[in-house]
Amino acid sequence: MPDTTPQPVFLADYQPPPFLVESVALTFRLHPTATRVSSEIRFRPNPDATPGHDLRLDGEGLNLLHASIDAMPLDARPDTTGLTIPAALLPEGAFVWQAEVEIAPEGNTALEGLYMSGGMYCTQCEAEGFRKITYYPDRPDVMAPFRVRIESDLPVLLSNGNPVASGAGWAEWDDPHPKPSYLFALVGGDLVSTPDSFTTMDGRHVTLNIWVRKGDEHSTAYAMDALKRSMLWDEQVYGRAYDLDIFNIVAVDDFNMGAMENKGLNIFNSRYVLATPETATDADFASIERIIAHEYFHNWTGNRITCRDWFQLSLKEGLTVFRDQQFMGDMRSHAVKRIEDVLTLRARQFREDAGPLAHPVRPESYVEINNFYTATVYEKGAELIRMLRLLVGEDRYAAALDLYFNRHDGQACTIEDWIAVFEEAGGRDLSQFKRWYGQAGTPRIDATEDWQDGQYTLTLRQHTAPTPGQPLKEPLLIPVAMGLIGPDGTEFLPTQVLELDGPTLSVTYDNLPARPVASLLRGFSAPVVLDHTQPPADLALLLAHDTDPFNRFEAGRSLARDTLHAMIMQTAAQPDPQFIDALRIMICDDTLDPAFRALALRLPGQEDLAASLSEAGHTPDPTVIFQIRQKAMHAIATALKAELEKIAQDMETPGPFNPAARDAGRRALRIQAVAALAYADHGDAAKNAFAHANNMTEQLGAWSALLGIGAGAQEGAEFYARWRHDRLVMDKWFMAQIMFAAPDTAVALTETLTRHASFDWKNPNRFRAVIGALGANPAGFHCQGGAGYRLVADWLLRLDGVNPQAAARNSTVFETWRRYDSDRQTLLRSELQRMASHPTLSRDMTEMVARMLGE
Ligand code: B3K
Ligand code: ZN
Repeated sequence: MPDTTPQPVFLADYQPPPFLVESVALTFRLHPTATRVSSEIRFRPNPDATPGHDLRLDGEGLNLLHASIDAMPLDARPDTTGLTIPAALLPEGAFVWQAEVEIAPEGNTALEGLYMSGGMYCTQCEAEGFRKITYYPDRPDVMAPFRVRIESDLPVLLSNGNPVASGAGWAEWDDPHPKPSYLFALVGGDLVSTPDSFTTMDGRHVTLNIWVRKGDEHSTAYAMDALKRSMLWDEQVYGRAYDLDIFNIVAVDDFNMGAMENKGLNIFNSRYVLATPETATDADFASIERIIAHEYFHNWTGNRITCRDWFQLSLKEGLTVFRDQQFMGDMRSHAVKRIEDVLTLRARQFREDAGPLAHPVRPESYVEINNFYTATVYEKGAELIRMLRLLVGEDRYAAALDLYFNRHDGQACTIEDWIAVFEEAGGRDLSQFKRWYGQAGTPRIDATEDWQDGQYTLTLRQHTAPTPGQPLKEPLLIPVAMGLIGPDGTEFLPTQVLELDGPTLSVTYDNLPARPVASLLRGFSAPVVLDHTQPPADLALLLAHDTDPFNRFEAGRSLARDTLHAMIMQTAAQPDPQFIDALRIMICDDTLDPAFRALALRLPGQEDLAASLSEAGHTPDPTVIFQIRQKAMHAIATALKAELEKIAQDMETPGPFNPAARDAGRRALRIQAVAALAYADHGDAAKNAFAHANNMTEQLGAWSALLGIGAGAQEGAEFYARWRHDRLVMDKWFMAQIMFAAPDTAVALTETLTRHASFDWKNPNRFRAVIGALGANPAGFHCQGGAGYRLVADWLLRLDGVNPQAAARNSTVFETWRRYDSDRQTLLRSELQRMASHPTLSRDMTEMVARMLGE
């Protein structure tokens, strides 16, 4: 059925809920096509709302069997989004709503609400999935304790909170902590767990489980270890202990995102739980560690303190991302983690901010809230917290967080509540800083310098370009961490934080013995684009001597980018020798962390170059970018062949596989070296690495390196033969081939693989591994004639029919369409228009496509 015209929801329209919920009791009788859900909900009028309201309950796709209020049967007439009980039928004061509905989890392909995956029942309620389970005021500011009874023959029956009792065919759970409905969860399946435990700092013994399908039980040890380290870290760093007797994690194969922080019952996409050295790469291990921590940290930042409404999403997501970044820095390396986070921020969030989907960290309206789980809300939201911490200092940050937890525990809060604790504990007015939450777009800072008679003057100017719906921008409060380096490499000025709070700021430093080289935006102290032209010699100096590891990396990155730009713009035929020399120094410096050297060896990607060219006012040509990048790789590999060979050898990690940072960093550098070498040795080193790999990092890395030079057919066949029965590894098999396919074959290969027996397109991981992979091959996706665009649009439309959320998420591959030449723009726009005019397009896709078209 076509959706009716979707109506936006506005932040400005917020009204407190007219009724609060004192308690919820649910009974589930599980059945694939006819699950019965009985509910008993005790309501009371909200003293903070005007009296006399009707009772409005959300509900979608429910078959209402009966309903009553205070045991009096009701003739309730649901509409397509819920039902309304007129105020006249409601008792004064508190009352009990009872209802029974029937739902069909087996047919729920949208993977929202109660659905089935591989024979198990599971739920996903955030943001608005609970309304697909029963009638309820499905909004985060209604918090209540839940009691749940599950009846089913399946052996494992789980819900939130603590187990109360169970018997043959049933189990009961009680969650004493008031929570919004989006944190409700239920699981039923034939699952296994190897239990573990953790004792909290206040002496609570907590049972820990990671539930998986039989056969996967040997793949959960790393996730369990990460969970225990997360629990300890949150106690030690934030003083937050776990608050139930049991913590359950369940791995599910069909899941729309990474994982979900349901109270006491986290549900995970199995790719972020299951790992063995043979099947998971170091990047997978790191993702598992991060996401396990992220969902666990939500227990305080999200669950005990939640969001008043969905506009406040970054209150929990930005903060929890920031916390997981801190955790990962502590577990691994702060310098490397910061570089990786900034690369991700630029690749995803700056891209979003520069295009038609730009929106503030706190949006003002939405049509489908699932479309706003974005890099802006998550990653830019985390950057705002990092800036707050820099502005008030570490101690006051800790005090502000203590105040936040003490004041708001058990509440549904706003960004205003958050800013208020920083103003109080941080002792400063943050009204200007708050603009960051409301103003979309990436600010640019233009830095100019003046040097005269021992006096150095730095001038910073800020500017933010208009974004959709926000033509005029105000100056933000931007912390710019900076230092000065002397020509001999000594530090003239250690890190200071300048606060750029108006359109411009000038600072002068006197009595300097020589012209300094400025190291600006140290640690990437603000999510901005810095326009600061520095000659190669200055960049080389920073690369060798900057005390800030991020800016050392950044100097190398600027050299690499300038080199590639010059080749793309045809002002240079070959990479600048200064760049190659700098690269040699960096990758051969044994005093540097191998993980850092591996990042330095990674040239800016095709998408990164397209973005930076476009930022500089040029029209990127994906084909040219691909060719020039290949040419640069060839030149680097030829010039540094001996060094790369030595690295590939030195960085071997003998002994049993260890996923910890030290060995992972060595493997990263080794694989980067092998991949670079492929351009000079016909892939000999990569073939050798593939043949001898005893772990997935090296196996996949080596095969990908071969694919990158147009080889790897035999290795691909071996890979397939070995892993064809492992669904997570098969995602890698699909993805690598398409991502690294030559531009002229990528679309045809993708088409072929969509006909492969294992292309289960309804599985979100597999869809992403095939259709998403083509989007991640820019030269292939943007090939002449638009075949890539058509193929992706066809599949998005098909997926939209069964899973709108997943389709909308994958649709952002079109968001950069205005960046390209007019032929490509025409083709891209016509695909967007074709999708827009599809007769049964979902609300999710309708909103995304309209925004991308700029309507
Ligand atoms: N809170 C969930 C995301 C829910 C997405 C709903 N479309 C996972 C997380 O951020 O931890
Ligand atoms: Zn989260």
